[in-house]
Amino acid sequence: MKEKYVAHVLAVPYPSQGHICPMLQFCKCLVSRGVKASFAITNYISNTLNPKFDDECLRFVTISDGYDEGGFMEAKSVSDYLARLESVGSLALGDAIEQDVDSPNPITCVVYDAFLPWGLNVAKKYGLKGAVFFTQACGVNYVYYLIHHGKLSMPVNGPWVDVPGLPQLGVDDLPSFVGAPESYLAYLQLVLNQNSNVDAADYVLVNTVYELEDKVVDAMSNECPLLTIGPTIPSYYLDKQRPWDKTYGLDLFHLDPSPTTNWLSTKPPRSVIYVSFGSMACLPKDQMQELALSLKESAYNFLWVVRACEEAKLPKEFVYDTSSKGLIVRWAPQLEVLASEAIGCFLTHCGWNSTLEALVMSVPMVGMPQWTDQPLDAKLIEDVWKVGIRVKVNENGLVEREEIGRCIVSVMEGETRSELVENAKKWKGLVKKAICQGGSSDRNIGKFINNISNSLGGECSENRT
Ligand code: UDP
Ligand code: 7WV
Repeated sequence: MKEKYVAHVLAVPYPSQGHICPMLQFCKCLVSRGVKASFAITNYISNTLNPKFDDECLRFVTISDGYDEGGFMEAKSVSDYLARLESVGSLALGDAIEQDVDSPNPITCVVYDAFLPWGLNVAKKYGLKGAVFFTQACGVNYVYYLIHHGKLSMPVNGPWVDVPGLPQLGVDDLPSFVGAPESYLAYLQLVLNQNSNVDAADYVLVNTVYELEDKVVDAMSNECPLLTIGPTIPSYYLDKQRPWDKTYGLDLFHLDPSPTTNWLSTKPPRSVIYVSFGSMACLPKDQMQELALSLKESAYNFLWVVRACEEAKLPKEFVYDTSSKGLIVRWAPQLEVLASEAIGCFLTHCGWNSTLEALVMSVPMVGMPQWTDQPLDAKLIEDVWKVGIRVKVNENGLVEREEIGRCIVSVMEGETRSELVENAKKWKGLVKKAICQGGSSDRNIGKFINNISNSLGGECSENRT
């Protein structure tokens, strides 16, 4: 009897927004190419959001991270959360695999987030293939790889760091945990540990595009063969192979798109600054105030995502005072926003998903990185792709309102804008080409599917289209 699917992947994301989105999107892509996918979410996420899919080939399975009532917020510390996620999550994952063993299409491969290297141990315990999935830029992964293998020292000595395949990096361009190791020791350990067993994984998948990071992909590939499979952005915005696929489909924050889209539809083309710091970054109060005042003083409209937990840091009366040109929302339909004609620039924290999204929509950026991988993403934006400029921080670590204003003006008008937009269009073309049939990412996804299908026996691979 022929199998219905060429393979069955169990996808295990790190349970944060920026890690769920790319893995979910990768699963949709696998499903459209004949693979069945089970997507593991935590009991906490499942209970609070109850996400569902209509697609029989893509289903959610639930696992416990040890914090079923409150998720990460329930944990006493980052290291407590990560330890329980590993111990409880490993067992739960094993149960999910076992439950499926007698089904017509049992799980054949575990695709686990690089933040969860123990995913490979679970895969191997059940005799399955294991593919590690990196959600961050290849350059970022390579910096951590080199440090883990003792090839790059930390703390860095000297003002500049040379990483093969990357421009010369200042300490402020490095991932924040490297530049200031004492800041988040548990997260530093987490990102370095991604490499603890990467050499034992059957496949290394990276959510980037070869053409965006060719030199560093080549450099890292010499030491650690990898497949670039990105960008994991809904198909509607790229190859349109799945025209209905317009959103990621799993927002960890309450989303009401219509206030945003209605407001945007009243704004002239390229008149709006879109401001967002993603799902995690918290700005110091004085930084929020500087930003608020620069938006208030600017000549442009603005749409600012301020998550509920950040709201108290806004100046009093700010919403009222700026209501003629500004809209503040707690969470936005970001892809739709970036695709809107009304948007003129993206003031961003340079999270990797946001960065790729802005590239795909050719929206020029003002980079205001906060922590983790964001400084290095900002470096790529400013100095490698030249699709944005990064704000300068003063001696107290603050970005002053005049500086934000200066950056906004140069991204919104004049010669700088023309150059940034021209570059952005070029990169968008390359990115689209990479994911369309025959492109670098498309071929790598094909290779991956071919390999995991072969493990089921030759018969199934005939089913591939
Ligand atoms: N996002 C969104 N609405 C918002 C803000 C962010 O849908 O109001 C999405 C954004 O499109 C991206 C993800 O959340 O896909 C954030 O990921 P990123 O890597 O940019 O940053 P992180 O949240 O991990 O810091
Ligand atoms: C979630 C938790 C911790 C980190 C990240 C996400 C990230 O940078 O992707 Br360090």
